[in-house]
Amino acid sequence: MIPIDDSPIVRDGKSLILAMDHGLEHGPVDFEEVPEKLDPATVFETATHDAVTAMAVQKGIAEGYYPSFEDDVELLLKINGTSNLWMGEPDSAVNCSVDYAAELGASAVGFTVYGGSNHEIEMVEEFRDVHEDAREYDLPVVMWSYPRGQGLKNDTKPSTISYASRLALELGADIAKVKYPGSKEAMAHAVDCAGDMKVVMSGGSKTSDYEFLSTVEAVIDAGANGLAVGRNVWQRENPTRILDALEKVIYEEETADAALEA
Ligand code: FBP
Repeated sequence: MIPIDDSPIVRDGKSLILAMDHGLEHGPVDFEEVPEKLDPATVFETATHDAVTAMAVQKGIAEGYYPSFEDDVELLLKINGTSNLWMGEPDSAVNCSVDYAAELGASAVGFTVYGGSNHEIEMVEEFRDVHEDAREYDLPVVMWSYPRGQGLKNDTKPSTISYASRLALELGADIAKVKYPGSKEAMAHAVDCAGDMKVVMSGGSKTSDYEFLSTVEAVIDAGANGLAVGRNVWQRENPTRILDALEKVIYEEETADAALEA
């Protein structure tokens, strides 16, 4: 972990990362109800909102679309990824180098580690290379820390999420992106386990405005540093409205109720 408060992907110690790697991770199914979002430019446009500190995409999307947005959006290049077509133990192919991410204009890199998978050893070894290459460029490293695999039946239980944030700290991540463990108290423990490293919550499938913002409020109350979110923003009819509310809950530490009233 290095100090990253001056990084462009951090605003007042917090981050709101807009993720749009779902076409790889889940396939086109996530766009069925919002077919216009199949055009990545529409989501880059959403990422120009002041609340968003970075947009996380895969290499192909960055190559094709980031040049039109590089003045208004910070790029978080996701270095590995897997499709839902893969039926084996959780694993993620490294499909981009840190050198190329830097060439594309990335302000940070992202990497998934599935702790507990039968592929954990190789994934951590791959992370070592990505992490040390990123240090050469002073690029913060965001770890999608998602323990899962045949031995782990519940990937959001409190002890698993605390382990996920600690594992990220131990391996050198600058930000850990973890699933919500179900309560503010459990999230607070995951934050404690991360020491001074930043922890952000992973968004999850789309829920109501109130349910989503209340969870984000709990996460901020727990001492976490924000959110890395996809579907709960760009699957909405009006992404700007939810980003306005997220800006209040994350950076101004308002309640979900207050943010929705505005
Ligand atoms: P969401 O907010 O839509 O859940 O996106 C966050 C994210 O980490 C994406 O970067 C990724 O595509 C997806 O979740 C992976 O989720 P999972 O592996 O749980 O299906």
